[in-house]
Amino acid sequence: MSNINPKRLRLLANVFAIEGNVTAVVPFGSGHINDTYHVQTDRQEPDYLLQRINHHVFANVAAVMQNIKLVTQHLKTRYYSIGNGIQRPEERVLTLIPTKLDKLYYQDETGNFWRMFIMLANTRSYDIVQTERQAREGGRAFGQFQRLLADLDVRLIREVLPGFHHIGKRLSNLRTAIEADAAQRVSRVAGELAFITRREKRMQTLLDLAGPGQLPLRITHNDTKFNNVLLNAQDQSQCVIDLDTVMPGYVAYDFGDAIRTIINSAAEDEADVDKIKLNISLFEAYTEGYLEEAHPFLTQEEIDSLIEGVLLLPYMQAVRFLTDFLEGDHYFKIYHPDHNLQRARAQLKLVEKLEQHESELRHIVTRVAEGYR
Ligand code: GN1
Ligand code: MG
Repeated sequence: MSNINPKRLRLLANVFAIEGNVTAVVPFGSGHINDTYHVQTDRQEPDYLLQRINHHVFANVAAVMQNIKLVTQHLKTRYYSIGNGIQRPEERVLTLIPTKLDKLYYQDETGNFWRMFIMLANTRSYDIVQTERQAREGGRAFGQFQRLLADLDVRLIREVLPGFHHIGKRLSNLRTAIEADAAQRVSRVAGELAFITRREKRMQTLLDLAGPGQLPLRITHNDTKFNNVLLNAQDQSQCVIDLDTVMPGYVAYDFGDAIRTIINSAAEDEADVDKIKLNISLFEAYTEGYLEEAHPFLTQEEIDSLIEGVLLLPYMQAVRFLTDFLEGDHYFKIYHPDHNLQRARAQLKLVEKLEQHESELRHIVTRVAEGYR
């Protein structure tokens, strides 16, 4: 998190059309890309989230914000039409606060981009799932997210990070990083590179399955880490957050990225890889919650593809962490020198574990899906 002084943060908060007077602005959350601050005012509610958008990652901030506007508007309309939920649509969907000049975001004089959301009261997110109930609720949240967006025209949503989950592109970036060896670290990762190379072909399966039109392109979230779901005090899912990467994609990407964080009994960056174990009951609970919401619109091919996402996403994440390590840590925020290497190793260990249990996991998906037929 960069060091921006409190006075400046207050000035930035006041660019937006908030209610009340700002009393505090403090760093918030554990995202790897943007900087987030919690804004409090002299009003009881609401609090706000002020975010600096990382424009080195999101080069077209206007397109990102336009996607978010479309998606949040659509979701709210759909929640209105569903009605009688436990919460109002405003509590289930993020609300953007425009600037006082009625713009979706603000570019400051140093070239940084800022935006603001309402902070949802009495909610929290978890980096590691603790209970089956949480896992099931996470599945329901992302399944419902996809389902409610299924009738929004996918062509309206911009691909703000082209090829974000394209494994061929990610591997090609890794090769470029190896050749450049900018941080002179390639000699340290021979074992990891060999592991990755041995699986290159296998990890193409999802793209092969997608083939010409075999899997529909839908509006997907593309960053379905479990900590991107807000749960309420009763651990019911309330709101899906972190909408920057909402783009056209395959549902298997969202399923796989969620499972990557849910099935792992340890942290994404666990230093002691022996602690990385699979929690299969959490996998099953997430799958149940997800398919409960998603089965009405998924094709059989999509259901069959889910397990490919489960293997692919931790692999791709390892490739991305390792690429950043080799390039000298420009993309993901790091908290110590070898952090990206440690993250990559943890993800590769997860891949190994998932491979050992692949048929068991596949079986669970099939059984749960049959239950909804
Ligand atoms: C980033 O911003 P955050 O922490 O939710 C990244 C994801 C990775 C994730 C790994 C735009 O997400 O793709 O899966 O870190 N977001 C972007 O923890 O690259
Ligand atoms: Mg996030």
